[in-house]
Amino acid sequence: MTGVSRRELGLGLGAAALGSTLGGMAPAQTQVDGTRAAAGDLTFPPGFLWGCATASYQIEGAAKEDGRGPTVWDVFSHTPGRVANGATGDVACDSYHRYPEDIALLKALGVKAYRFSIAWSRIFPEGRGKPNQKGVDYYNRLVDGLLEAGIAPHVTMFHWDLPAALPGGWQNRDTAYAFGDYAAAMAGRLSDRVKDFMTVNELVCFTDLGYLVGGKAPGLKLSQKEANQVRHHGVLAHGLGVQAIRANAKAGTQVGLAENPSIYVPAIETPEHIEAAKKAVRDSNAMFLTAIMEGRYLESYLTAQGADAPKVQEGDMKLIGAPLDFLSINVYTGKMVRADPSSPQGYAILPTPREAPRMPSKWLYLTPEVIYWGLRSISELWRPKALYISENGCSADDKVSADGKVYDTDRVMYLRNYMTHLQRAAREELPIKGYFVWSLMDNFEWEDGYTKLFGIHHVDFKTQKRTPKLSADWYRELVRTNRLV
Ligand code: PNW
Repeated sequence: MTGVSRRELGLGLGAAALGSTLGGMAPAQTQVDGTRAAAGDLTFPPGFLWGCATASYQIEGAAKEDGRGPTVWDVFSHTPGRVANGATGDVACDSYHRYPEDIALLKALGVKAYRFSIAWSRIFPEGRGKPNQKGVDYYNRLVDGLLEAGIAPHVTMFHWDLPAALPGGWQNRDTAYAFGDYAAAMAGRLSDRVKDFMTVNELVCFTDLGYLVGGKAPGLKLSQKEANQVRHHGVLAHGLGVQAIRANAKAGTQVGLAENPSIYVPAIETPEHIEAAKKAVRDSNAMFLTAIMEGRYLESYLTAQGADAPKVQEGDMKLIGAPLDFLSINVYTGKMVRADPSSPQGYAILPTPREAPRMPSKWLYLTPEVIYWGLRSISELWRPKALYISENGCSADDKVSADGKVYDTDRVMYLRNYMTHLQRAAREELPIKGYFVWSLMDNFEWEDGYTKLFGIHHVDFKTQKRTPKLSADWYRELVRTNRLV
């Protein structure tokens, strides 16, 4: 089909797919290797980018090595009562020393991309000032090692490990400028080899959860007004980061962010429910993604916040709304929405029943359709040039078997189901370019410490031995064949 995509013609499911995948009309054919194709042969587009993701504080360890400065997560995890079992990221997966092993794991999986984050405080131990060359050297070694293995580094500049020395943290507008300077420094040093940068990871987690709810570092419970200002500094940091990366990186560098927007699934797939879910996405993300994609705060957000609305300086919204080369979303869970003409906003967000199926993390309700609806709502609302799933995965009830292997059938089920909806998005020609599993290996799961593990590789935290779980074997096969069977 030329020019117009199948989606635009309203033929999301092509006739062939309808006949085979849904109708079950076409006879399945047994392939020479014994698998059955045709019906439900869920192939991904050629060149679809498969990867794995991690983050600095969750895997690196070496908390005091080579001049790394303390972060808000060091302080938080060392405060009694904050993290399950008093766990910290002091050692974690020791990837600061064992990164060659991690690269070998990626290579064995066959993935062509690795998403990791830079620890700001390894580069600027106090958040700003003179760069620490030993910290820079570490990321140079990591990037070079990945490239040698044929794996593209996708770099997140900030995944929550804020240098503790920055006064006031994200309450202070200056922190956003310090972030811009740090992003400039790293883009300048890495963009000869790194093509894809994400500014920040998951705004709600380092703003609201850190400063309003208090479950994440720095663990504050401020007023809504103060929290709204923190949110504004978060999106401003992203905008300053985009500007800094563009000004300091080589031409052709791709800039975006990794955001976890609230995503809604239409309860029933009819035009009115689909529209309702889309509107819910735009409204619910007004303080973060909607502001970034539209360069303004929605009137409904400002009105609802009233006197608590953030103080915005001239030029802020233009920075925040700077055009991006791609948008990445972290997708785990979502809620259903139905159209509700009787409500002022025109929809109702349906509560998730408490006993609905979920994974061990208490917030991780199974909603595989969020991948498709997240990508579709965002595409229709804002037409991003390219989309990635920068994280998707789950904690699972992992047990090491007698043969030393983790048979995580629950995680395989989770991934297989979510990816069916990823394939639908690709099949309908949404601009989805790649997918990163969270996570390459078991790691420090924030306030849950090491009690909830998301890895497709098991890590024995006593010996640091990494072992592929069943889910890693499953993912390797998906990467190899580029299709779900
Ligand atoms: C993400 N929720 O966090 C983070 O980017 C990762 O660092 C983290 O390890 C991973 O997901 C698993 O938790 C989230 O409550 C934390 O919906 C909480 C939520 C979603 C994502």
